[in-house]
Amino acid sequence: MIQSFIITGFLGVGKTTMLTNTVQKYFSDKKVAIVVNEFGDIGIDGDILSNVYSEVLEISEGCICCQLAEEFESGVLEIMNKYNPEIIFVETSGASEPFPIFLSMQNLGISVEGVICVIDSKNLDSYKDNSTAKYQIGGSNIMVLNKTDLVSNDELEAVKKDVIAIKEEYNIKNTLTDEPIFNNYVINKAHQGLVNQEVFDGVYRIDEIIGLAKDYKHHDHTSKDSITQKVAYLKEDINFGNVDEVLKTIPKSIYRVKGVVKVKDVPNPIIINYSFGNVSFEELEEYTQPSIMIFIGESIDNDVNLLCEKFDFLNMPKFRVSK
Ligand SMILES: Nc1nc2c(ncn2[C@@H]2O[C@H](COP(=O)(O)OP(=O)(O)O)[C@@H](O)[C@H]2O)c(=O)[nH]1
Ligand SMILES: [Mg+2]
Repeated sequence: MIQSFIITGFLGVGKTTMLTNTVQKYFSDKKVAIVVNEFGDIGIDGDILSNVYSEVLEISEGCICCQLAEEFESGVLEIMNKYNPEIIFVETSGASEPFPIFLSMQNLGISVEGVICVIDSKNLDSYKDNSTAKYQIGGSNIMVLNKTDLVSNDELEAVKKDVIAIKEEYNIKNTLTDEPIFNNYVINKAHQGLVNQEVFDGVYRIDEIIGLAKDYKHHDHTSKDSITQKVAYLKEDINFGNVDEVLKTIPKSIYRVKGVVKVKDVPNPIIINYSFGNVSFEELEEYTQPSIMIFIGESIDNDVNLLCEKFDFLNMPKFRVSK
């Protein structure tokens, strides 16, 4: 039986970082396939990951948990047929819930060894009221408190308490029996997403779920905490400093900025990865698409428009092209 892990967690908490580091450290001798469901039309993680190892399928439109079960399942089937993997990791979009993906994996006869929720210990406070974030914790059986380098021990203890409280309240239950789906859950700590190997040893194996799928309805997160994204294209004759300036001006409503930009004073295109005020850059070898920045957050339309007004090298597309 093919094994799988589902990695969930809010925007920018460190899911991809965990995936990259974990696969390199613990699964280098296995045939690994990775499915990334990135929120929005344009995903960037795919480019980054495919440089590192095996294969990325990107379900690019919308979020799997709402409408895309079928597309997701046929994508996973395609990967199974093409690569015959021993283990599959699914990174869910930061704006989606893990449970529908769990059901899809079970539909495909894939064993789910764990649903891992990555938590940003530094920033939990600023996103813990978001309902999707709560359901992500409720629908997981392995919590990983990540970014431990950015908090003190006391702060980490407070985060742990918050996580337990949310877990208790939002723990996902069998709709027929009202019993919790996961008998147990564990809380781990991580730095750059690196956790102990036992997390992946299947010791927290999830029990079979019977008769639950039919009645499960996930809450309507799309209307409640409207996380949206906006894409801006960048003029190409800019310097790194221009990009830096934009990132220093990001308002609080924007949780996350991703992008790939080409600038005059750096030889290779640069990947931007911004979350909650922190930013990291990475150089990319090959990128032939236009320079873009994707802004993700709650009710951000106005803020992104203001950014575009302020920085005339940022251009909002006038229309959207869907695939
Ligand atoms: N300081 C610190 N930064 C981290 C850690 N884990 C991830 N990051 C950074 O957080 C940002 C978002 O990480 P990413 O894995 O792309 O998040 P995702 O959206 O959940 O996939 C990146 O800039 C990472 O380098 C960590 O443990 N400590
Ligand atoms: Mg990611």
